[in-house]
Amino acid sequence: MSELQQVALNSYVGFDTITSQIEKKLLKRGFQLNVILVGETGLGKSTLVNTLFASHLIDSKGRHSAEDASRQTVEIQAVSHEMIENGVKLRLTIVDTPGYGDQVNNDNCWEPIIKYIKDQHAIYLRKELTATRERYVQDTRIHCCLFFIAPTGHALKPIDILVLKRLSEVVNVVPVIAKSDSMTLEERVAFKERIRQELVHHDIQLYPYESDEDDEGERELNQRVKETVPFAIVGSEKNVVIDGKEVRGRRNRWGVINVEDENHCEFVHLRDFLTRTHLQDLIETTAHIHYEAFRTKQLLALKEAQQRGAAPNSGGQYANGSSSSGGGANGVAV
Ligand SMILES: Nc1nc2c(ncn2[C@@H]2O[C@H](COP(=O)(O)OP(=O)(O)OP(=O)(O)O)[C@@H](O)[C@H]2O)c(=O)[nH]1
Ligand SMILES: [Mg+2]
Repeated sequence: MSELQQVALNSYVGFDTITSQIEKKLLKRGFQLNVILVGETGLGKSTLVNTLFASHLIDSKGRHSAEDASRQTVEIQAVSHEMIENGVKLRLTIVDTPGYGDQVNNDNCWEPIIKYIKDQHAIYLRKELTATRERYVQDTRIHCCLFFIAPTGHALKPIDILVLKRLSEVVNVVPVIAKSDSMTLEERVAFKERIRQELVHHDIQLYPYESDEDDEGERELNQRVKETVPFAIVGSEKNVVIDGKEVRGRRNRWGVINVEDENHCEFVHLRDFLTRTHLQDLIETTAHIHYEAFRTKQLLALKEAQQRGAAPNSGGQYANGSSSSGGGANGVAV
């Protein structure tokens, strides 16, 4: 046995307190989770923001009275809420996007969303690379993209497949079945299975990804998510009365839907997934996979440009970025 190992065995040096030191620091700093909502127009994205935060924050198309005008989302809009539970701080930011699909030509309708996601990576990289960088770089990188699927019961639309493919290259994508109150339980089960098969058929890689580093517990947790997605959700901005109690819900031709009731829909499962079971993993996967890929590409292109003596421009373009006009190594901006 070497001398080094002897020391480790015979004397207590106390470095095991590092876990509580890390915990204290993490608690002080809190967590930041950024979620983006993407999907066809009218599927209830803005309504879900309000359901998650349980207050009216963003205009959805839901009208409060018959005279109200329809309130379609027309620009990308972020809303944040800070929550504290048992001394743990979580700042949740939801980025609502305008729906697509109602234009005559939907070509490249995903471009502004991909650009928004890449822009957040670029902002983070720029902050990381400044000489006097801040101690904690504020994180606006998108950790999860909820992709809204219409409750049709049929195959995914070609436009959805295209958008899903593009999104899954840059962000953790989690599909959800929107307005699932319009389906029976049997229809929902069959539709979920159909979507899962289609995703495999089109080779769309969605979160969670398999990793050799996963332990038994993580593997089980991810397997459960894979069996549940797409989460069948229902959103509502209003309360309804069930058994004399006010709950967030909707009234439809079959009766009353309680958004928070697991027998009615999977809204609670989605919320648990985001804020409980996969919070840290979504953040880590974004940093280690999606941001890392962006960062590597940018820095390599920057190096190449410098070697050729070309000064990088500051036009907000990315190396080889199909979302930017121009692209190419000369379009590097970090
Ligand atoms: N039945 C049912 N209707 C819903 C649900 N969620 C939202 N709606 C209704 O669907 C309509 C559209 O909702 P929005 O939240 O504005 O949809 P959106 O996806 O933000 O639409 P864009 O901003 O155009 O992309 C409104 O009348 C909502 O009340 C749901 O879960 N079930
Ligand atoms: Mg909207």
